Amino acid sequence: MTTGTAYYLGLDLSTQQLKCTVMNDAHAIVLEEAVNFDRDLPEFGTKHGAIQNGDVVTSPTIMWVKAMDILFERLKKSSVIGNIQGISGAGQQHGSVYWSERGMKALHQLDASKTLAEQLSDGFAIDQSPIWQDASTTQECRSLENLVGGPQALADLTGSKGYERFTGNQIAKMYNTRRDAYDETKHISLVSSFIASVLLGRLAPVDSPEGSGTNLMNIQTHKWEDKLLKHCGGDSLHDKLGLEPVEGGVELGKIHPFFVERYGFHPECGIMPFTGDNSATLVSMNLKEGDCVVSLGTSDTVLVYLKQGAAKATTEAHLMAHPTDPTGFMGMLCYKNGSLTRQHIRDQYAHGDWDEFNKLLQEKSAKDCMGFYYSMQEIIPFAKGIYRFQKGQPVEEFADPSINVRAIVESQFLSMRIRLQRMTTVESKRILATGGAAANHEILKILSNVFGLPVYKQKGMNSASLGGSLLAKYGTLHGKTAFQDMMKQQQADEPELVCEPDLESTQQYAARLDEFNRLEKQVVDQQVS
Ligand code: ADP
Ligand code: XUL
Repeated sequence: MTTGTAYYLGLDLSTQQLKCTVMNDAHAIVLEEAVNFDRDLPEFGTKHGAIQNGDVVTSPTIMWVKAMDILFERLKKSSVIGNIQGISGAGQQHGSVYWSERGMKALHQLDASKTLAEQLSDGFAIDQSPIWQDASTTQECRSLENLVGGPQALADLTGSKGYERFTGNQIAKMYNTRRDAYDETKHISLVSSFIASVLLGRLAPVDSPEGSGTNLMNIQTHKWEDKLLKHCGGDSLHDKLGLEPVEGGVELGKIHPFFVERYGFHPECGIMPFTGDNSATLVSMNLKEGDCVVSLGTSDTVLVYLKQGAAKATTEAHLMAHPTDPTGFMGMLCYKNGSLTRQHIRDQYAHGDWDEFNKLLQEKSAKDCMGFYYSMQEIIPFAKGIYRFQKGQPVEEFADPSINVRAIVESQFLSMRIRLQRMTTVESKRILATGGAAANHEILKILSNVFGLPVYKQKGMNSASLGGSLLAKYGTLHGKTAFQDMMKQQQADEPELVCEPDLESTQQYAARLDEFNRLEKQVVDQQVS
């Protein structure tokens, strides 16, 4: 490769944007860029990056391809591109792409005189990719659980019980209801391995954390589980997935000449396995035991590093393979009603203004009020609708409606606190906050008070794409250096302390946990009756 500083590119194809981070060898961020789907690609008519049709939620596959065209066009203008040694990154988890035979051919023969979108526009057996917000496969979930002996048995085998958004259940729905399109599908990628495939010009494997988001991979061996594949997609699913999941720290191959000719990448630039946005976030924070990540993005997630032996599959949390420790695990809680639902409450009660939202957060107390805000079908608990209680009694609206602002934030964090305690016996010592809403100090203050823990934040805006650039560098080391050692060799910026808890307030929250559990149960029972 050319002389000069070495750079590493991390991409993150998230729900609302395609983001990228370029870091140098000293792990300092030198460039961040983002293509926003609604704003930069309005012709697709997405709202917050997605198209919702009841419980069916998708994104146009070719929109993601166009976003890549735009992003690389912007990067072309930067001086770093020829010195990028490796590329890795992340995708929103679970989403899937259905390549046709034609698409695979076009991928192999990418021509630098045309855009990616021009060449891949008729390359997919279906043009809408199901994404993680989809909740339309409950039947497929129960069927898969029944196959192996129930939800806990499926969790023991794959790390999670059957979840609507998990790729295996999405594939099963297509297999059962759109057989023609299924048969036309040559290969299936996840969002993460889709970007890696485009960069390689051939099918890329998923990594083991991404395999854990399918309900199809054995969580211990990290191999596809044949009986689950057959059940979800018949005999051909193994071939459609193509390759077994891989671990991080390897190089899949060199970048396709298309990117060298069209954008000026170096021909030796390596493409590393891409991972999920949550596992990439975990990588960016270099978690230690006792660290707990709270990511407040489109989804809200809670992430912990579980060493072998400390990890137990449950029917509430997800156990996923760890992106850089093949014997370790990532424990995760995932909430669908994260930023978009907070935003909805902001629009309704604070005139769409975060400053007004924050003022209400500071001024209002929700002591007698409890709310449960599931505008979209929630994952934990499986519930939908908005429910309010004042002095323990159900009400249509609080006496002071502006209390909803505080009630939603408190309710979201109380749920996390309760479930984190059930997920691991390792005591958390600090919270590392990230995601779009981590920009909001008032929200972080409540987070700190609910958990009774200090909250830290990392420099840089995009933790998943930063994690991607670290994984890119890790791959260039070809397994000769452990990830932890790679991190130790650099004087990286320590996360910055942003809030310390007010312990009196923490005690008050602790005193409300039983009531939270009781009222939440009431809401959930109401759903099934
Ligand atoms: P993605 O899931 O696409 O990676 P981000 O992590 O970029 O999403 O988060 C985007 C969300 O961040 C937006 O939907 C918005 O609601 C939220 N957000 C941005 N700024 C603020 C703020 N000041 N306060 C609260 N939420 C915010
Ligand atoms: C995790 C999940 C979401 C997506 C989008 O299971 O569904 O967090 O990864 O961010």
